[in-house]
Amino acid sequence: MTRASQRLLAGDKRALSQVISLLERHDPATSQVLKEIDPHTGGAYTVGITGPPGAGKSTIVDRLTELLRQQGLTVGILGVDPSSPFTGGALLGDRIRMQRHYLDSGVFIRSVATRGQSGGLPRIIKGMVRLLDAAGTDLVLVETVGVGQSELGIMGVADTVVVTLMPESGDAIQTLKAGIMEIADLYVVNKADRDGSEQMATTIRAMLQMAPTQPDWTPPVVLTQARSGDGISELWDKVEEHRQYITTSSELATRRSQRRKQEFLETVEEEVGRRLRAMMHSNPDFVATLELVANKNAEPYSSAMQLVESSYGSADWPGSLTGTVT
Ligand SMILES: Nc1nc2c(ncn2[C@@H]2O[C@H](COP(=O)(O)OP(=O)(O)OP(=O)(O)O)[C@@H](O)[C@H]2O)c(=O)[nH]1
Ligand SMILES: [Mg+2]
Repeated sequence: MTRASQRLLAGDKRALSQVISLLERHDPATSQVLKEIDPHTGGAYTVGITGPPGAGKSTIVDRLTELLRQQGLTVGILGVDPSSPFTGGALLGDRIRMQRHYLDSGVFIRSVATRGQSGGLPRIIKGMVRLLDAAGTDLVLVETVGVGQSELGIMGVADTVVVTLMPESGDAIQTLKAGIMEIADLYVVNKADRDGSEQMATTIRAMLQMAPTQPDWTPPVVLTQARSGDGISELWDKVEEHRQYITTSSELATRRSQRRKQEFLETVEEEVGRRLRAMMHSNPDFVATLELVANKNAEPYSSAMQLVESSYGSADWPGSLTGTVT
């Protein structure tokens, strides 16, 4: 076993940080580490906190961290930041507030830039969660911003998905229609100190009744005031309830194995794409073919098919690899 894996499994936070950086840079060395630590994962529980900008996600993460630390649990926080190209390890939103946890050895905080990737959630987040898991983290909290489609990626990583809204997101109904309802295991209406929060909770509950999303689980709607901490322990109780439910119903095992399959396929697709883009500059045959196509000396569609078939055979590919897994 590599020294990096040994240190990581021993809970060494510096090793954890280093391997996460390697993973972010797509360093080939991470393959070995991920492979070695895999048998030692599965102990951590992952909670995704998603919702529109400014809903209070970071404040909630901060409060939950406080609560979990009081219970003696270790916490890993991954903030996915779509806005800034690189945030250098600071968490999005309330950076100052989170700093009190930076000094705590039982908390690991990391911000991950999406670098303009589509789909919202970078694939490597999944590897990062496993690294945190192997390092002995009890709870991993993943914060993602977004509305609609970009949020759906959180399902690829979280065991429990918390959708956070606030009274001012008057577009809540729109948000919920955009496919968010299918991913929410529970709802938070934050900023309950403001007008309209009760009504928003009522609306969500009514929508859930009209269109149930999961057969044996009705997502609870919790009111919080993250800034003061009101409602945070109730929120955690509901997360625990959901955890209980998906653990006993075997749903958790199903979700996790689906996610592994999905990650494998996404990685193949992404890495093949990366190599292809590299070939555009470095492989003389490929560059020559591109030129032929550009100068109308070769036809684009059939030339592409010829290339793909010579590398992968003429099987009936079911379109996008990742689109086929449900
Ligand atoms: N009134 C009120 N304000 C709150 C509450 N919780 C958070 N806020 C404030 O709302 C603002 C946004 O909070 P954040 O926690 O940064 O929200 P976020 O969802 O993480 O924001 P982004 O990551 O930028 O999308 C901050 O100024 C918070 O202090 C609350 O319960 N009531
Ligand atoms: Mg935030």
